[in-house]
Amino acid sequence: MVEESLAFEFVRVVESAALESARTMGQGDGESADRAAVQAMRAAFEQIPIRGTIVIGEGERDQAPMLYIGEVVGAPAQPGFEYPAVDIAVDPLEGTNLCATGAANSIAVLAASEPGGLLHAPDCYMEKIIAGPACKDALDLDAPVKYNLKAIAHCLDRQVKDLVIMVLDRPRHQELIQQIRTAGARIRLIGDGDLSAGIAAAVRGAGVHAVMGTGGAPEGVITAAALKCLHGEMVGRLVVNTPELHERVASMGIRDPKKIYTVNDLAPGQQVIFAACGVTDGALLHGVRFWGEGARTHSLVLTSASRKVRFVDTVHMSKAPGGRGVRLY
Ligand code: VTB
Repeated sequence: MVEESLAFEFVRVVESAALESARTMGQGDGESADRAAVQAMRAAFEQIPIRGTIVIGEGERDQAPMLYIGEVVGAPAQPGFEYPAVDIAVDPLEGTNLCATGAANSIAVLAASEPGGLLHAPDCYMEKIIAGPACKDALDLDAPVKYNLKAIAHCLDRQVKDLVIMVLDRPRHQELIQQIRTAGARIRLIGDGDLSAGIAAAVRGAGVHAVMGTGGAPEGVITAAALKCLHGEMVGRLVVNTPELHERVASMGIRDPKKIYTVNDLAPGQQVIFAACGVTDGALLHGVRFWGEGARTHSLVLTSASRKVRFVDTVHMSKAPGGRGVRLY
């Protein structure tokens, strides 16, 4: 797998998904927004010379017409050419409701690695704590909330009252929110999108120091792929709370359903690629902007082996010549 060149191919994939779904922003129809992203992503994969396998996707083949788990994606095989095998985790539109309402932080996103480099997580919940590189080995899922906040504050050379913690606004988080409030940290409740929140927590200057709470496991794996490249910290544990899920997890080869995963457990690959493109404006990425003669997208692309963090600002020119031309910024 050629990490650097594939990374740029994957930017085109997330750009395509963002461009299509962004057209539906604010229409109040998350399903169409997601469908637009999925179709665009799949068509873009067809241009890439890979033997890609979707390991985290839109669900199983029978519920999802495209980008389902196990689906093979990439350019049609050419006799005599051996395309590299790549495992791919996609979330064509992370934050469908955010896009449907025009709220911040909706992104088109994927992670990739050599085969076996991303945990094949079931579509269940995952308890998570996510923070930046300074919090190395400091997070403990079994410790009281107060303990983790103190540890994070200590690593960041701050006081607990200075911290901003992002939490998904869900009834299941009532107690967590109460405990964070009692400990004195500040909170940003988010409607969706603990994936982009996790990335924000791993970079400096985004105004968020950690993400806590229970979100999707697939989002957890994709977050870990980004954190691997950003040297961020994460601990996560699957929420396996029904007999069906126990069976499913066992059938996926997970022996200990209570295992606490770190970034390297969730994204063990040697060559991990992460690409995200803003759909709506967010803390890290601008949303798609359209005008008469084109569109502009803003993406983040990360590669673990070559240790690169790239922000890609692309102007997509329309076919018709003329007009006002490209703006510098
Ligand atoms: C989170 C959130 C996602 O799913 O992972 C969440 O970050 C978890 O599920 O944007 P619930 O909505 O049931 O809490 C999303 O909201 C959608 O994928």
